[in-house]
Amino acid sequence: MTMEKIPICLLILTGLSETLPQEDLHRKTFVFREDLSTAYVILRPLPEEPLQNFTICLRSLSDQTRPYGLFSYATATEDNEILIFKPKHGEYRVYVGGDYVAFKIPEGPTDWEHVCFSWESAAGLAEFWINGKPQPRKGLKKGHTISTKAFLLLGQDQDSYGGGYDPYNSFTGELTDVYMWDYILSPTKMRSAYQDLQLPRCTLGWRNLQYEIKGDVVVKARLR
Ligand SMILES: *[C@@H]1O[C@H](CO)[C@@H](O)[C@H](O)[C@H]1NC(C)=O
Ligand SMILES: [Ca+2]
Repeated sequence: MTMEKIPICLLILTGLSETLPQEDLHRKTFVFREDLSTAYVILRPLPEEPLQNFTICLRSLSDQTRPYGLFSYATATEDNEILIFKPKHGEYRVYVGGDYVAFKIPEGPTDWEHVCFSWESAAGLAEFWINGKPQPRKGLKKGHTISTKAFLLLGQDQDSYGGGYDPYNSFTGELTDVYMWDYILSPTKMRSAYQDLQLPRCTLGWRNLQYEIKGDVVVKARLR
């Protein structure tokens, strides 16, 4: 008998970190119903080893024009350890270790936006893909290491570890297809993520998500 081997994305598994039930959220979405809310969705697992590389992908739908936080990974010493933030229409800001770079994006009528953000410590490079297309890479936080003791959530920008939510920076809309790997996805896989095709398995992913909803967020089928 052979056991299927699960490649390690974020090393987690057993032991210390609090575990939540897993769910396959294929074709489902989180609906953040309320404007100016303090709702969020906690994600697990957290990396067990400090990170020097990562890729985060997610897809969102919102007609909100004020700033909002999508993916917020805060540690005790740095609330913007990893953050995907949309300060306004047509721009994303991605943070590592408190520093950020901005990416301008073409913005048409309200539609789903798929983004992948990857970062490599050795070269200090941030990669940002929007709807399957790479933006010019930018320098960010060379030599930094992402620490493991973190609070990870969707839909807010933490301004302190597990707190400091500003309703004016909260997300309203729909959020789906959230993934995190502890390495940089190849360009082919970045496009696969956009097209919702087969992806490398990982422990933090939409098909096996461990999450906990805090506040006014509901899980519904995606409208297509
Ligand atoms: C991070 O990526 C770099 C370059 O892609 C690689 O050389 C390095 O081994 C990776 N580090 C870890 C901890 O995986
Ligand atoms: Ca913050």
